[in-house]
Amino acid sequence: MNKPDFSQRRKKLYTAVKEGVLLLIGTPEPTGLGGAGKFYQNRDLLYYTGFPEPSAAALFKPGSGKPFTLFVQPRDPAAETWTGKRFGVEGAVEVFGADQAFPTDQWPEKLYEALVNEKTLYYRWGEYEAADAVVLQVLQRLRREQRADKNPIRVVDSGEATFPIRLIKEPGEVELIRQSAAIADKAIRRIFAETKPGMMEYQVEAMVEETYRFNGADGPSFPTIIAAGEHATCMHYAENSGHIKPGDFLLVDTGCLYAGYACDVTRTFLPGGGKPTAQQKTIWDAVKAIQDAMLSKCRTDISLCELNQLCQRVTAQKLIELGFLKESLDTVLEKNLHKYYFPHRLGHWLGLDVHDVGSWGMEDPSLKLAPGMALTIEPGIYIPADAPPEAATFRGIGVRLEEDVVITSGNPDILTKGIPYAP
Ligand SMILES: [Mn+2]
Repeated sequence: MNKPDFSQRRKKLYTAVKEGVLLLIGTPEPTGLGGAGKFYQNRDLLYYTGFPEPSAAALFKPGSGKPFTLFVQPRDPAAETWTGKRFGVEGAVEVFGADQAFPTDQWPEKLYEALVNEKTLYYRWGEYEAADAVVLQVLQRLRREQRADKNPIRVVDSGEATFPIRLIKEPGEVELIRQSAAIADKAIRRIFAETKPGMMEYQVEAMVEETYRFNGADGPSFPTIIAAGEHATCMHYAENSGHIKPGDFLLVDTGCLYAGYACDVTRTFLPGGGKPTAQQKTIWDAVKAIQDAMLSKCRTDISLCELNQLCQRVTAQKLIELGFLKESLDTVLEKNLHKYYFPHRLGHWLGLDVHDVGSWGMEDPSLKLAPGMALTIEPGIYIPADAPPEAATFRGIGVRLEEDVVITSGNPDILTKGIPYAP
């Protein structure tokens, strides 16, 4: 894999920021014993700079002669003995291409200087409390010192500038998600081969996560969900402490992080490869049919928002056909009655984070899918143990199926399509 072209990414960013100033704060030093612990760099900072160390910050001012300033922890032989070698201020310039670099504690002063004659600050509130307080102090100082004829500074969420670019994956990024999914493929095949009724959910979790690390992934991209029987009707069941009883469906929702990129796949199957009951088969087939219908819609003429609305409609229709809901389709959708059996959305963006760029753009019907966008498609039907009488014989069955998809100008590229559905 070629190294990403960070300067190309920054060029796109400068076009988005125009005349403003953009401040990105990196993830602080891990707070574990002696600064030990896994370090997960802020995804925006990582994407636009590649800088891998804790307690960094980046300031972008496209209108200036030095648009890219990095703030990093300075070299410190004593600290480096414990937490590893640092690039330092020199490395920030030489290795990461910053136009200038300073020790981290100087970003408040440099932010102040950068904002003196600017009108717009791109900054994301609510990510790091300590940084929020410092940005506020800088703004207060500017307001105190500004004369009445100067425009106030408006603060815009930095995601407005950084997210639309990150949403379109470069070919190299798509390959990393594909490799991430290939490791999840190994994990799923392994648990298909080795999971038997009578085992504990956490034993399956252990197999999955061992497979991730053994194959070079950083680890799971989110807490692994191993849900036997009615545990599957709890959406984010992550206790994984239950017993897998004979005849239970096992829902496995898992993904790994490989070279910084997440995958996310779900399979629901009978451990040991037995024959499902008629009710289990009915629900599984219904979810698979919804899944196939949704995958065929993953094209550039629709938004994720519209795709989700369509999935709500198709699922509601299925639930009516199954006899779980007695009202008309319009009434069901209007009153959200189907949410009892399908409480979540169709899917989410995928990339450096398993929920890449958060929920940005997911509710925007005008944001059509475009080549390079990566997302998950994960319909499901869940019948709680206390479901109403019309679903009585289906109680405790929960099925979800999830694929990772990259949009192209034609048919979607389904990265997880090689992962089997059953042992
Ligand atoms: Mn997912």
